[in-house]
Amino acid sequence: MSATENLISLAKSVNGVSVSTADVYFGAEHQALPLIMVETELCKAVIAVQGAHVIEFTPVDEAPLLWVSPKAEYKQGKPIRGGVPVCFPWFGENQLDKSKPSHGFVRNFDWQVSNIQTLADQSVELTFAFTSTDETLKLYPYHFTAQYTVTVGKTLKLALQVNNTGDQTMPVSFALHSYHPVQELSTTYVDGLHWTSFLDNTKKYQAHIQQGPVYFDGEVDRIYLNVQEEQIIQTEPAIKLASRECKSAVVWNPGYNKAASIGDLGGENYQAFICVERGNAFSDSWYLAPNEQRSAELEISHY
Ligand code: TA6
Repeated sequence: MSATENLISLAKSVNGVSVSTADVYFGAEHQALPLIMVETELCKAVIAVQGAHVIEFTPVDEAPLLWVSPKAEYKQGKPIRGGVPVCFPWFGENQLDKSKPSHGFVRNFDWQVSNIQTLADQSVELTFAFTSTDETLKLYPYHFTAQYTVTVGKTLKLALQVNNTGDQTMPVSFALHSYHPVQELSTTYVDGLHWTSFLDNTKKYQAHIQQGPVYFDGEVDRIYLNVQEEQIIQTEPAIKLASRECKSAVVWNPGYNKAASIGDLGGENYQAFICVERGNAFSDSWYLAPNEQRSAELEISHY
């Protein structure tokens, strides 16, 4: 059975789940990337098979919890600008080889759709799998499997499980790089990072301590380390990020100039979103021993 046949078969077996493609849903200028459409009594969601990428998530009778660029491109091998890119097995630039893709590579490949099911609370659970290949070994010389579970209901729950299937210690950093809509950037702020240290990516990773909430006046690109489990994006309506085993939080808004230099974003869109990305980066990175397994979770909801 092909991946498409498997996907169609899984979708058919679950109420509220169907399959579409990006050229149908987002417009004919895009490629036919497979999309999983979920529309239930609890929520509406759109997930791309490429990158196991949650693009849209909106609880019924509530505002969207994710933002996606109006200029996002949907084509094979290109990260989608918005939603929740899965940045793995490294966060940011590859510190050993800057010619490698930014934010790892799993967001650029199709994941296997292992299962789709309805849970007792009527949420829909989608399980995706990724296994290292000869192609990925050229980028990242480690054998691994990853399982990513997306549960869409009244909230969005994401769980990443990583297994080191090789015979050497495997360095892992990652971020669930979520884009969130904000009503007014100049009055938006992030609570839950007070007194934590951060590396300022606009100043060559200079280390600082956060005083109070994080505001957005110009480009903000900060990796907060050893943070608490919960942050709140104070916008209207407010958004809560609650995590387990994610010690880092990356806060990003590009500001006008950088946004204008990003083709699938544009300066006109910089005030519509911020990113608060949960994961483990830099000194929070994981080092998995052979056969070791680690997992982390994130729940995104209205506050
Ligand atoms: O998470 C912040 C960041 O690392 C920024 O430096 C910016 O590069 C952003 O991610 C987007 O990265 P991308 O590779 O998705 O364009």
